[in-house]
Amino acid sequence: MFNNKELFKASFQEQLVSRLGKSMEEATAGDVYKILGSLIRENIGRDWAESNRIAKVQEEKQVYYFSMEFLIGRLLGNNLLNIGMLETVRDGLKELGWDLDEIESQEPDAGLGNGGLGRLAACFLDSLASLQYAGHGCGIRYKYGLFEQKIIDGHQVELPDDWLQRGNVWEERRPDKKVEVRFWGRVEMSERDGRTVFETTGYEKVWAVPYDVPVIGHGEGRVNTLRLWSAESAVDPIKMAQDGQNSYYSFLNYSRSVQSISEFLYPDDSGYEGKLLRLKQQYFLCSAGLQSLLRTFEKLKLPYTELPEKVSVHINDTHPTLVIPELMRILMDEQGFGWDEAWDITVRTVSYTNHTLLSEALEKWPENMIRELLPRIYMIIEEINKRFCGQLLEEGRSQEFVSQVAILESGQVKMAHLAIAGSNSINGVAGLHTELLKTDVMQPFYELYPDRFNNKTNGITHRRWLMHANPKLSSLISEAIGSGWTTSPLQLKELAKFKDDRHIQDVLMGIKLDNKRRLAAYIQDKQGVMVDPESIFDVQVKRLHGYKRQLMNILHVIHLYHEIKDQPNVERVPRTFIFGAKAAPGYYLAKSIIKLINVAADVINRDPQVSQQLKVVFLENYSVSLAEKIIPAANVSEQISTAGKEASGTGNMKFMMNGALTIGTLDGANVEMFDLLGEENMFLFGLRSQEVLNYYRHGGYVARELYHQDARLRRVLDSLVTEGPFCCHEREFEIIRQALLDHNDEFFVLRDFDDYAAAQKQVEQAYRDSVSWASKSIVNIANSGHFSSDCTIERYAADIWDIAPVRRES
Ligand code: 26V
Repeated sequence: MFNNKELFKASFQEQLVSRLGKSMEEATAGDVYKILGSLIRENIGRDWAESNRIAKVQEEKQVYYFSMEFLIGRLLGNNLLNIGMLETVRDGLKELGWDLDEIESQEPDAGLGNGGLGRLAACFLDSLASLQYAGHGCGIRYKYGLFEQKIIDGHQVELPDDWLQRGNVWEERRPDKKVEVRFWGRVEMSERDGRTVFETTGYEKVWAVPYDVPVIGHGEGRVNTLRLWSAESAVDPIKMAQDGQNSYYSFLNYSRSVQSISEFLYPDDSGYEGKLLRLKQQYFLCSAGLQSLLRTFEKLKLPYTELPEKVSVHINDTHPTLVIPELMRILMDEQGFGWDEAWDITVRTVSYTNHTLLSEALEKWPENMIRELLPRIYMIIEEINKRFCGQLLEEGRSQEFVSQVAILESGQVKMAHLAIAGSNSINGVAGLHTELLKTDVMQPFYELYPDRFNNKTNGITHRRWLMHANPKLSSLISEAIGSGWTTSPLQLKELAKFKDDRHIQDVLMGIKLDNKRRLAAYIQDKQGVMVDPESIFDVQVKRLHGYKRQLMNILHVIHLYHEIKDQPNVERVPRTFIFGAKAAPGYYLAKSIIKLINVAADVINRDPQVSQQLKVVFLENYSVSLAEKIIPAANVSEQISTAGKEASGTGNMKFMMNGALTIGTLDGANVEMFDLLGEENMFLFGLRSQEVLNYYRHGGYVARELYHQDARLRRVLDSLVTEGPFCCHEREFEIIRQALLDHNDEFFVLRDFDDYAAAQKQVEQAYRDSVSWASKSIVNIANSGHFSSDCTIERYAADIWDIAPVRRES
């Protein structure tokens, strides 16, 4: 419909008049955004319908990616890129007097996720559609996404993220496809035709109404669906009154409790919390998603025994594990299957990805809660557990072994155990992580099902994180090696040939400087801090968590401050340390680390003696769209988690793809980055995961000893409490000192400090040689194709889902 600039301008102006009744002069940036959105929606409508039609006609296997989180960010720019209209629209709008970047910033971020896990789901959807796979997302349409972070007086304050306030141009409400989800009630058993049947009575029903968002693939016109469910009241107030439940208040109470189901995203990605509302959300997603995909499956008129040939249900962490008992329920109670056949179908249909080894994040639900809220589901889980444990005992496993792997234990339901028992594939998200799963945390399960465990190292979509976020770098790459990498990212490897090419190096460093200037302008505008674009931009952006060790970073910055104060005249490379991080609202230690970063920024930036050489910036409200500004401007990427704790990391890959050099530990996917890059192209430091494990198992680490031995550490830690100048009133940072000294530094911050400081010295040294730095940067970009989520998805498709790209018959 708008294949060239003139056509685009004509339809744009026409829509402005017909939809909004406005002329070009009257239009606001918000109007322009809306019209662009609806033009794209119209433009891809046919492809969307066609993608759905092919699914029915060709009976291709469909993947459904169930996730409580989809951190998609903004869609306008990416959709334009994927339909191949980005430059046409940019030029056309320019002629009409508008700047596309400004229009893009009108779109609120869809912040329906906490961090890595939710962003991974969004990258996967982009790759699935771009590679022509029939793979859809199934999630919740939270009315409020992840909280908006404000920094007030150095503290994090959380505000509601009312992202739907001005409507959502991408979504399509589909009331005709709503399904009923049931909570509470009692299970009644009876005999019918010689079989026991289970019926739940007295339940509360809720409508799950889908909102479909098109997932537009790059190039070939495949459009998949992200189906987001919203909860609506399913009780007619008139009928309620007639039934004698006539209290107006009981209707209001019911209505409020229904709305709460899809009201907000839980912001805690650091610890499991046994909250009833969260359990409701999980079941709501599982039940609605399954009913909906089974309706589609039923149109094929195939027996349910063929479900695993036509459908893969993938669960993103344990959050949607209830798909397992829910599918069992539907197969047995609604389709009349016996246990064994239903179990066989279920296990062959479901696959599971584990995203964390942290014991505090492993989900366990109180048995009572599930029994009351989901009585039939509870019975099924009980039976799964009984048969699972029974079989193991029969096979001669010890009682001790069986209680290690049991699904029900001490009044709790262990969701990871249920997920493993009920799925055909269990994968970790990086090589090291999968090894630790197999040999440590899930070792007994690996013993039981060695063939089910496999690794799928995470990836990121190079379309959003390179082509869209860094268009100048993308052009440079295409000029050097052609544009084949845009569809085959492994071809980026060819860029390595240019690592010593002085022209490419110069242009690359020029682009980096441009991006840094752009970020500097943003920092000036938003926070009123002036940073030097010529300084090293050293960036750590990710959720705030003890194991990610933002604390080690800021303690090192404070150490640099002391160094400069001691010897102000030593020649140094100026550095800007940039942080961005949200802390879970109830995670006090994390919040005081945010406060510390802000206090340090204040002291350092205001000190004229220091601030020429050192600046610190904490960027408020880190989000997908902010990441797209920050990452292309980074020289140094901080990936400094305690070895063995970060399952994979995906920020690490985004920085690498944008030419930043990594300072990092051998953790998560850093290990694989290091294998590709070698020590000349990455700054490695710190304990290895095995050493960390040994300390945990056998002891031998005394943090306080390091404090007494190392004068730098003593000075840094003392300057937080008694000695100033980073000391706050009411001994605010006492909690940080306690964590390090009294609680023996769980994440080895002090243990790795010396090695980290040494690696930071190497960074500074390396940066002085700009030719060699540029060369390392090129090698990083050249190897980053390995981490495109296209490669990851190809492996999921081949090894787990057994799907092939859907080809359009033309
Ligand atoms: C835990 C919980 C606990 C209950 C409340 C809601 C909630 C939400 C999230 C989480 C943590 C899930 C684990 C997670 O986010 N893992 C991250 O997954 C990334 C993608 O695989 C990976 O790159 C990161 O290393 C890993 O920390």
